[in-house]
Amino acid sequence: MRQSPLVVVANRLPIDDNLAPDGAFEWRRSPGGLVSALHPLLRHTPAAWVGWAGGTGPAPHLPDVDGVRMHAVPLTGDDLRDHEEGFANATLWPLYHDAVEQPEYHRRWWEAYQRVNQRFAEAAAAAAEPDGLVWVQDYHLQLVPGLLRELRPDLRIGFFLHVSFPPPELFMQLPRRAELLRGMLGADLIGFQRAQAAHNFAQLAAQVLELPATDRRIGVGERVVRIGAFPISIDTAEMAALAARPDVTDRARRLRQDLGSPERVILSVDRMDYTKGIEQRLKAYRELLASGDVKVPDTVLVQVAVPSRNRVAHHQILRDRVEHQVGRINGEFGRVGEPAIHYLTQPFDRAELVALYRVADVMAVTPLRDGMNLVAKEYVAARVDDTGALLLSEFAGAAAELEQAYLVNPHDLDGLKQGLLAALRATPEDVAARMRAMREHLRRNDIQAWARSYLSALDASGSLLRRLTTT
Ligand code: ADQ
Repeated sequence: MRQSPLVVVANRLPIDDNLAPDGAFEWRRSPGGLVSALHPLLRHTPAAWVGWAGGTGPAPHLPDVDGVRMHAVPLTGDDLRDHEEGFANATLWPLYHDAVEQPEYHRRWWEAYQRVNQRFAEAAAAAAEPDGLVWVQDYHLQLVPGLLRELRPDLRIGFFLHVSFPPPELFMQLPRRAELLRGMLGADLIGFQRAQAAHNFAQLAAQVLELPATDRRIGVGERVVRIGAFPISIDTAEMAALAARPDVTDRARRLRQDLGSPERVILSVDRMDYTKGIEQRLKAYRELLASGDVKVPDTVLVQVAVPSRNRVAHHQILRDRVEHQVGRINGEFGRVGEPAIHYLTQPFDRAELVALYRVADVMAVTPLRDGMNLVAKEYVAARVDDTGALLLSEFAGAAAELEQAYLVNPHDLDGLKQGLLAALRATPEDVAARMRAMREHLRRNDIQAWARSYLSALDASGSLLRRLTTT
């Protein structure tokens, strides 16, 4: 196998299951945040990506995509059920998101998690050049740093957690908590979205493993593991350029007409997930319609909710509940040709998504808990004329940076309604001042800045990054 100086290890390869019409593989951009974030960084570097290619047969041999080598890790049906749908998405995902749904603990899921993490570690060990840099992504693979260090002590190993990391009181529920922490501590640098997450992790390392720990450094035998906040971002310039493209502005104009030329358009774009606060938001909107504070057709809501993780029971139940709510609200408050909610479950290409961002006078991003939330950042970057109000949950990582958003606690229904009304009724001057400040923040803190700051912290001597940029 050809080896690479930089290897990204993530649960999935960033390619579509389907081939493009010309037979080439395409980057899969949506609806996940991880690929959206890493795509601009890896394009045209001599990097490799280790991940699952979809399907349950033997791992396919894949061509390079945009110069990035693709190493497929095979998964069986049992692996998928017990590792991905089980331990990753029905144990860790709810536990890391405030247990808004009950995490489930099954010993068989843990065994699958270990087995699959071992397979990913072996694939990464085979793909990395001597003294190379391996960057492990997210909660599916928390044991990989430790396993990989045993196989390849020469490597620099980074781990980045895209989702939030819970406070000790919650994490302590996990039956295999010590092993999970030890797995992450195989890395040289552990990155989180927020400083609070790094703090939580340090407390757990001290409490569970009795290691000397501060919010920046943890001693593991002879080694020092650094930890810290590296808030992920977006390709701000690309987003702004797309938003200013004439075909996108034309499309936005037509969308507004198709929506009945309302005075105010509210938009929400989420993966269909119980952490995203969709039900709470719909309830707030319904109450505002019922009280007459918001009227159709002057105001309409566009709710985009792409189903994901369809095989996890919670997600199917959520979809049914959301669709019931949407149907009820449209039945009560819509008229023929004038629905109160335009509800879409399709993935869109980037131009269409950005046209939607450009139509939205208010963007409502109100997750109950979210590591970062890239949609909030994409919306801000797309508002190139400094219009548009962002309603943002305090519990999204993005709130730590986008302080000028209209911040709300999505558990507080009255607060959510007030926040929505404040955003709808804000003066153009207030909206512009807030948007300008947030856009400026994203101009300086874009995805390139994120990757640079993480990778240069990981590669302290700078030798690997130099090798990458000169290759
Ligand atoms: P996600 O939970 O997937 O990511 P988010 O950060 O909002 O959430 O990213 C979603 C991405 O999918 C965005 O780039 C968005 O544009 C895209 N998308 C959503 N709906 C779409 C649609 N209908 N069509 C096309 N594209 C769509 C996880 C964590 C987050 C963290 C990211 C990155 O849960 O907290 O921000 O990883 O670290």
